[in-house]
Amino acid sequence: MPADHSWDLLFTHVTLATLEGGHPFGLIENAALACTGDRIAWLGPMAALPADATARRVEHLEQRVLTPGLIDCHTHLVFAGNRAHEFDLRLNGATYEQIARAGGGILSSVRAVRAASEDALLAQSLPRARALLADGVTTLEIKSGYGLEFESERKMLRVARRIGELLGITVRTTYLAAHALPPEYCDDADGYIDAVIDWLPRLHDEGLVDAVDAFCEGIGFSPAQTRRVFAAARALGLPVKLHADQLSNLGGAALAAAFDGLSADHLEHTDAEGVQAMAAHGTVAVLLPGAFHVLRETRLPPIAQLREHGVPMAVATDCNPGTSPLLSLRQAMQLACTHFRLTPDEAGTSPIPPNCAIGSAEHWPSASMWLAVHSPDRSVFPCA
Ligand code: DI6
Ligand code: FE
Repeated sequence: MPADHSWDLLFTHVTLATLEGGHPFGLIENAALACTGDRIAWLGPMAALPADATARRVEHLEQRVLTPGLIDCHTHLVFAGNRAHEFDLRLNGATYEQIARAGGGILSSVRAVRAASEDALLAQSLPRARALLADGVTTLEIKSGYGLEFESERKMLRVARRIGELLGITVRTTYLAAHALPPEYCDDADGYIDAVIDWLPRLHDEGLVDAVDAFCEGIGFSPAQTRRVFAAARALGLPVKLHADQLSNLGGAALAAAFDGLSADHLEHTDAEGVQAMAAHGTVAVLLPGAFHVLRETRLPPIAQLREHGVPMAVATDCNPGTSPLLSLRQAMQLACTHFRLTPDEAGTSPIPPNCAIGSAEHWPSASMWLAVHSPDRSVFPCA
């Protein structure tokens, strides 16, 4: 049977990043790419475009770069207010931990989120999602964790869902009520963890939770408390991920791996045991160079060991008002190369397999049917 070359959409005159090995980003210069429905039907050099090719819509892209839609798998994008003054405090010598212990940091965002209506929270958060989208992101993870009480956590997760609906992109929500100890529970972290575990099935029943996270740190929650949250998540069939070993080594990477975690994130203090556990359980290393940069950290994640053990690495913005006010995943990729010495290819994404759903994610089982066109206008195209 002759091949069918009548397509829905044809991009011509593009610089195509296939992300296949052997050539940086698997670039094909002066290329074309055709889609039928949500599938890539054909790609190759313009010179090889079949003579009988037709498409219902043709976009001449003037050699702009075409990539799969990018995936930002770690953000705290839904928040209210700002914490610019903390940047000033840190420049004058205060540490992140000192600011947090003095009631600033995460708790300052908690006060702002609690005070905001759902619509106000949406209005403040939506431009951030739009900025990421304009930078090529089509699949976005958004965490709760600035509510720390049932209704406010629910409000954050509802806003995250609304962002996905309004922008037509894939949003995955993560329940991060175990982010900081709210004032109501001062001196009773275990009591607060009881509440976090109690709220989870109710939010899950409302379809608001895709995964569960915790901040396992000296200024956050202990490994034992994190395990309790994770056990509750897994009992509901929810996957887990963890803020692990960012400021200290509490064995967070190994803990996340023990629960078959989707990812362990940050990892500046992760040791060999943690790396090996991640490799054994297929837990992805999510690197967050924005927070490393803003906090002026000096200790690097164990990149060489992650490579050596074949642990998959991903880069995310960690977009948050305190430690990573970053609204560009491409900037995060650049920071990962500058600070962590990732190669540009490592900072990119997985190869596009033949006939795959466009922009399908390795990290999230989603098929975001988008391609990102970069510079000069950084637009993204829906392809279905
Ligand atoms: N992710 C987090 O959740 C914390 N640090 C990080 O990199 C706290 C974010 C914040 O300060 O709001
Ligand atoms: Fe984070």
